[in-house]
Amino acid sequence: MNERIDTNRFTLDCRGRTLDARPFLRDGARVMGVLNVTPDSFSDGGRYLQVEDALARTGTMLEEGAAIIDVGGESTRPAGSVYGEGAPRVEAGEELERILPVLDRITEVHPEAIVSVDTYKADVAREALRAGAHVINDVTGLRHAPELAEAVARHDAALVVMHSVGAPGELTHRSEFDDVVAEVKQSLRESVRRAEAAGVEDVVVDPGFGFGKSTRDNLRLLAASDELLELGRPLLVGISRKSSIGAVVGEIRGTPDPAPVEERLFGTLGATAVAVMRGASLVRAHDVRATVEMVGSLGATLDSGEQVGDRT
Ligand code: HH2
Repeated sequence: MNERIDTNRFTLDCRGRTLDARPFLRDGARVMGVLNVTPDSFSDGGRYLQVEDALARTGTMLEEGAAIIDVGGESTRPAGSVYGEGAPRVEAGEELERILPVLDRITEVHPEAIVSVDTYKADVAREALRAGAHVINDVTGLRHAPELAEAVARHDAALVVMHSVGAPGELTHRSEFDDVVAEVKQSLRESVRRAEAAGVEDVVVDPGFGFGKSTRDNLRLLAASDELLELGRPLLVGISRKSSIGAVVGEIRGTPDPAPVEERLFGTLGATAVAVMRGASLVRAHDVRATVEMVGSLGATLDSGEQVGDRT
């Protein structure tokens, strides 16, 4: 294990469930399976609106090796040239109506599962934690509702702070960065500080691919995962099927348009592999089996060649 890594900080305690999020493990990174219970998410919108469909999908993802299930009740699809108007904001009440029945069924049928809830609203986080969520995944990095962190701390849950720019529902592709890596790192440092000040011990950082960033910025951030690891917290990456991958694959194909969402798996895996080799230990993914097998093979290969040096 690299000396810069404080093992305590990288072994997450999610309300008594341990999640080993140390980087460069021999068996690869941990996979967070995406479960969007929304009508309009960019790649799986509308598929899991019925509680039993969401439950079946959860079972499949756990079987395929997901370490966490990330339940989302509001799409964060940004406005811009790629997706048009962007997803509308959802009131807390409606978001809870989507999430809570699913959360209840998952905790009933899969009591061993670690469940995270993708929300930036303090009211939604509070209710989700009361219903048993182990992790809150805040795509605004505590910019929208810093008080959300207090609820997370009260329940001894873990918190993901993701970098994004602008208000929820207005997370456009228009942000300009002089030095995207330095700016994202600085912003995440501030999010971690806020989380710690509220008493949250188990914090994960995420650079927020696709949120207000150009394809070039997204790729630079992915390649700079080792720099973000210097924040001293586990690093989560979520590049799965995103438009930057579509743009890269479209360019490879020599077509004027980005590759469609359902043709972005290989591109996603390639980009994710780079992040994992450079220190990401959690991967948010729609294609769980493919991702688990990719990161596992990556870990095994690196381990046989001793290329990363001081790994565990
Ligand atoms: N990406 C999305 C949503 N939540 N959370 C984290 N921590 N990191 C991410 O990269 C991330 C996230 C967007 O993807 P998806 O959930 O598939 O789509 P939508 O927002 O349209 O529901």
